[in-house]
Amino acid sequence: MSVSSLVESLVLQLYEISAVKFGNFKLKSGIFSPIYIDLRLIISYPSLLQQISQTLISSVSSTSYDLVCGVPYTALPIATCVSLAQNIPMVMRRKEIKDYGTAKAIEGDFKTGQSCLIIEDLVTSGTSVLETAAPLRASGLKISDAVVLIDREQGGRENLEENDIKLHAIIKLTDMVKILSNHGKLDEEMVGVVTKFLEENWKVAAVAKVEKPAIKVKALPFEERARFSKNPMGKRLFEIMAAKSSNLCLAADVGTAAELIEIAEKVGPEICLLKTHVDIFPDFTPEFGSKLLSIAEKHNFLIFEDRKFADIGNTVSMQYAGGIFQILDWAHIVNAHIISGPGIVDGLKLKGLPRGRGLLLLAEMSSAGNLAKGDYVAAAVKIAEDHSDFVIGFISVNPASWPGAPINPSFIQATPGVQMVTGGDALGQQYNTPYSVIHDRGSDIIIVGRGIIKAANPVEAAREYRLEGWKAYLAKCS
Ligand code: S5P
Repeated sequence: MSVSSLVESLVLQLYEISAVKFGNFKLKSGIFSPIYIDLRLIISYPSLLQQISQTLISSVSSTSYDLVCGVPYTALPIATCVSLAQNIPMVMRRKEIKDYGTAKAIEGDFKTGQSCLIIEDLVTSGTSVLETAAPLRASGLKISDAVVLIDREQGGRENLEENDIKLHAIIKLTDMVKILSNHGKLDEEMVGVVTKFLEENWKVAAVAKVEKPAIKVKALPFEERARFSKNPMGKRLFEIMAAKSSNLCLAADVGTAAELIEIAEKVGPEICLLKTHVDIFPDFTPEFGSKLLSIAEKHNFLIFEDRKFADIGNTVSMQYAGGIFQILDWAHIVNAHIISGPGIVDGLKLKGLPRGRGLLLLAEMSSAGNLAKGDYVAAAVKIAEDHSDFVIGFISVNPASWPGAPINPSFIQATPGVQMVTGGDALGQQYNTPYSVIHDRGSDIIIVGRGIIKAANPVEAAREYRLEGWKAYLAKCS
């Protein structure tokens, strides 16, 4: 059978079993679509499942790979069929990483350096392929190709290409519509609706491209920016970054204080900043701060408690210095939302400034649908400028896009939502790559959590993130 008649037969069979439907459906991304594809149904049709896996195999016949990995969950049975038919071992990505036991992100036997083909049922923006590629890459596997049954043609191919993954698609959505229309399954009106939808929503779910400035302005090196800093902690942070060639902040969101102490000791040499969420720990003790401080001194990094203060000045001042955590005693840096107005900075400054501490303001957030935009960002900059003796910079996502950017060089930009590939988690977190964050989006520090702590070898992963972040910084300065 020729490729086109094979594709035609697959499309008609998918239509017959109602894996493809036409109407008005709400997608995971929130948009309404006139076409709905549910490939979970194919497991009820073994002969179709077999045909699909055979077609996927032949479409990557010129690609060599040592392993296959299906994107959970729908593509898992397809990947299993490919693995059996080809006698090629399979690995599996855990969607939920266990917090106990071996806490492996990837199941199966594999060796560092092996190449792995990603198998997916349906690609829209490519996010789920990227979410699978990230832990595979973090585990030392090479990912260069992904094969998919249906490409919705909504930016997935381009997004994957940006992350060095070539997409091989068996069926393009526009071809599927043509085939069904030729076989009288779709009337002209519906063909028009679907075509219009595809045109309007092209790249709807894609990760926003960052516009690069037309004229390249060289960034000032950290050692020079240290001289502008009016706060001792801001100055020290710049100096540490320059001395250690590190603009990496570890978001050490581990389960216990004991684990945090352990990872701080191991990863310490790679980082300029260690970010904590102490209220996570069931085993917090008053000695925690002094223990962490001595590790920070030994490896020359600063401690940043990500407390995200948000109350009125009087309350935050008590929260900062009091309670069981006594944050003021051990955290060199804390952060605050500006939702309550500039009084919050006054409240924290009252306790922090005499102790030489520094404050980061949350000007932007990395999570989808957050409200820190436009005037809110401008207000954060204004408050920071009015308190530049205490505010050392911002938590930001795309400071290059701020009005008047680049802003005062004494302010440090620290950006969360960083992994080696773009994508996100199931709870709204959105990831950009170290290079895009530092070089294109104008940040200084990458804040990396699960990209490091869930890696098979966190020390190795931290080193890779440090090198990537630093490479992007050097490129910006040259
Ligand atoms: O907007 C934000 C601000 C912060 S501080 N988005 C964030 O993700 N963070 C923090 O960065 C978050 O609390 C977490 O500790 C870290 C990101 O972790 P990751 O595992 O997603 O890299």
